[in-house]
Amino acid sequence: MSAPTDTHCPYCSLQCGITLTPKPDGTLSLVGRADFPVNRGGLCIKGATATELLDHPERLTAPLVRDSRDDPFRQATWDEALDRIAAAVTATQERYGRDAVGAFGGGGLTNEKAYQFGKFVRVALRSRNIDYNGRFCMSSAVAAGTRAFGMDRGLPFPFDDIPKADVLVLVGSNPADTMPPAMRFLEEGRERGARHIVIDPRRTATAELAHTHLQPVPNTDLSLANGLLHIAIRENLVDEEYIATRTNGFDAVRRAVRSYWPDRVERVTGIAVPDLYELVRAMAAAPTAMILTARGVEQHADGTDTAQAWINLALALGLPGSGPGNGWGTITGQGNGQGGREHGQKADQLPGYRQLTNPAHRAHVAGVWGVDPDELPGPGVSAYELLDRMGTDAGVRALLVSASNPVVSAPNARHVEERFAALDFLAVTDIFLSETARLADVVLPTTQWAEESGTMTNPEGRVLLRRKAVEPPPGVRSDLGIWRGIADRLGRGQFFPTEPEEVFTELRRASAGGIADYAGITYQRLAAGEELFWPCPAEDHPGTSHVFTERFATPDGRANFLPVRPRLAAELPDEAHPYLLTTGRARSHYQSGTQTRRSPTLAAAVPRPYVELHPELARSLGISDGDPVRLSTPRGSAVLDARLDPGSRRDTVFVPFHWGGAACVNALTSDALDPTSRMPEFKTCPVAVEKAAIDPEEKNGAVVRPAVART
Ligand SMILES: Nc1nc2c(c(=O)[nH]1)N[C@H]1C(S)=C(S)[C@@H](COP(=O)(O)OP(=O)(O)OC[C@H]3O[C@@H](n4cnc5c(=O)[nH]c(N)nc54)[C@H](O)[C@@H]3O)O[C@H]1N2
Ligand SMILES: Nc1nc2c(c(=O)[nH]1)N[C@H]1C(S)=C(S)[C@@H](COP(=O)(O)OP(=O)(O)OC[C@H]3O[C@@H](n4cnc5c(=O)[nH]c(N)nc54)[C@H](O)[C@@H]3O)O[C@H]1N2
Ligand code: SF4
Ligand SMILES: [Mo]
Repeated sequence: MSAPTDTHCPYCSLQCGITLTPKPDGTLSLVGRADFPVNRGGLCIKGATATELLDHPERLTAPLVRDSRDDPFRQATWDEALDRIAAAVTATQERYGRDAVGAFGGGGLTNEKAYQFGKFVRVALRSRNIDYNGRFCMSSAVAAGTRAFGMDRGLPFPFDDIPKADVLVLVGSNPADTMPPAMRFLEEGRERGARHIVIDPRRTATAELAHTHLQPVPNTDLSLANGLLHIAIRENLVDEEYIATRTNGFDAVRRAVRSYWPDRVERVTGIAVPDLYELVRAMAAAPTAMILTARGVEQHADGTDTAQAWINLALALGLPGSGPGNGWGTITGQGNGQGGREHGQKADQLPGYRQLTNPAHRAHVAGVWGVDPDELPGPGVSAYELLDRMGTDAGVRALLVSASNPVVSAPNARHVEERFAALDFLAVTDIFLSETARLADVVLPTTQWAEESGTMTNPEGRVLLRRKAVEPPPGVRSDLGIWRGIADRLGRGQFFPTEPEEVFTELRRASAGGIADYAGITYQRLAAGEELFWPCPAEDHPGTSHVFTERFATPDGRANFLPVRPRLAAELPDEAHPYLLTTGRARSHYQSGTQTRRSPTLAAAVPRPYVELHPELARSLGISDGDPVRLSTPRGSAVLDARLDPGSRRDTVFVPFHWGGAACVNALTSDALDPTSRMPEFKTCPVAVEKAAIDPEEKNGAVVRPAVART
């Protein structure tokens, strides 16, 4: 391949368009694509350095196996590695039943892989146990959006609508660091005179650029939204006509927020009463207004109700489905965060957002798959529950992981690591030896973004063709080929094509008539440059950039209000744990860090794990900038460098979750789960903060030590 290839970034949901061109010296040039409507040529530092992943010296290029977890890995042939997996699946299922083998997937997988992985577990393993890391991502917003609107499409409108909002409220979202090229939509709005309000306990780069920054106590967003709605009702700012014609259930919500007096809300959230009034009045007076939420509000044990509280406010002000520049949306995060949740990787779900518990849905999908509907298992358990039960009578004994690194990214990570150790068998497919792969019995090397074709769906519901641009290293196989290899050995290979386009054609049929209907989307249409948003039910259908304009996707076409109240937090600060910990992201690292910690440019940009804390808090604890700091909760502790930041709250410290080992912040986080979405409480828990004795061993926690025997 020597011609330039248009493709997309390996990392976040923005899926910025890039062009890769081979250079005479054998390296690749990477530039942002000006013709791609989302990034228009813009890239962040992660995307700009993405080629550093392709020929990385630590890239896995051969299967690794070992006979016991105490042994180092040794290289094996594909036949040996796949035979071992098939033998472990068979032995485990014979001994403990089909559901004792499970799978854990990722929102970075292409639509084709997400679809095939779900099918693989139901048809080849015939197990109910599959879930994926999207459960840790936007599942609370998904649950709330589905409840309120009958459909989950992260943004029911395109990014292009964002500049059209005269008032934009960003709650728990920091796109200046997490999706930098998307800031152009915000800049465009501000240039037109739009007013931007950021609600975040930290003064983030996004907050710096906004007109107003409200800095609440973490995990008080539900009370805040209820309080704003209380004011809107009291001041007669709600849209009565919209409520009457387009919604159900407002009276119960009106009653529920009656007791959210502004002074009470100020006490809970720390946001002053005049600021509360000002925000509601600005939203109600503006010709167009938009509320966007992200992980800061959603990754809580009451994340679904919190997202619902903001939807209630948006509905009361008549925003969703009321034309460009109005509405509520959630900003999905992973490369295929949207598509990865539509095609059957979730425990309860079949492709096209169909349900495993619905007989008609089962019959449709079983028909496309060519199996008997009765063969399909029922729903399994959610991601954290799957991990928590590993190696027990109630859980899986053998697990296949693809495209996730839960030892770093799951809550209560030390416990999760222990559960991994209790498995009889673990196989991991990855491009690098991640912290989770290091615990495995078999590790399989896979192709990555530019080495294979596939489709991705971005937060707008826009389906993209991510084209193959380079050949993979010899010896590496695609996830599709790996699942086929295992299925072959289980006598089910005939169900699993390995060509992405063939898988997509099947996915289109499986999704036809479902909520996320891809029936009319083809590789040809995408390659021709058509901009296609689902639902797109036929090849002559233009796709749907705006959903909800005429009606919502509920049976009666109306959106649902739902009264919500905060639950008592699972843990409250006490004398031993007097501060609050919150977690999130740094601009130059991605997720569990498997990829970005290995990029020389990105590792140099942020070489060491750190905790942000307010200078006054630091001073009171005798901590100076750069000192090692130990954070502790009842679950574990982590040691990080102090980074003093006057934009922090004095009672709250912030840690990015991109490191494992002794710097793994998820050793501290709580595994309390949201009752509806099963989202863990990633964003808030009480924490102890102290200056740490310098322990070089612990401070090296972020360094990956070699675990592979050099053969
Ligand atoms: N650089 C980089 N970019 C990424 C990623 C990455 O790992 N690195 N990951 C991608 C993925 S998968 C995702 S999901 C997105 C996430 O994108 P974001 O949601 O923008 O990222 P976070 O940093 O997790 O959280 C956003 C903000 O929530 C704030 N916050 C914490 N607790 C609370 C709270 O209780 N209330 C409120 N209102 N705010 C709170 C944090 O201070 C933080 O600034 O980013 C995507 N983009
Ligand atoms: N404390 C705290 N914890 C969090 C969060 C937080 O805000 N705070 N955020 C949560 C969120 S939003 C998310 S999305 C999760 C993400 O957490 P993880 O699921 O751990 O995410 P990644 O690090 O992206 O893991 C993806 C892995 O797949 C590999 N990979 C990449 N492409 C492919 C492929 O095509 N095939 C295969 N087989 N492997 C591939 C990568 O090398 C990497 O090891 O973390 C969650 N954990
Ligand atoms: S914003 Fe996201 S998609 Fe765009 S270049 Fe950065 S990581 Fe890649
Ligand atoms: Mo995410």
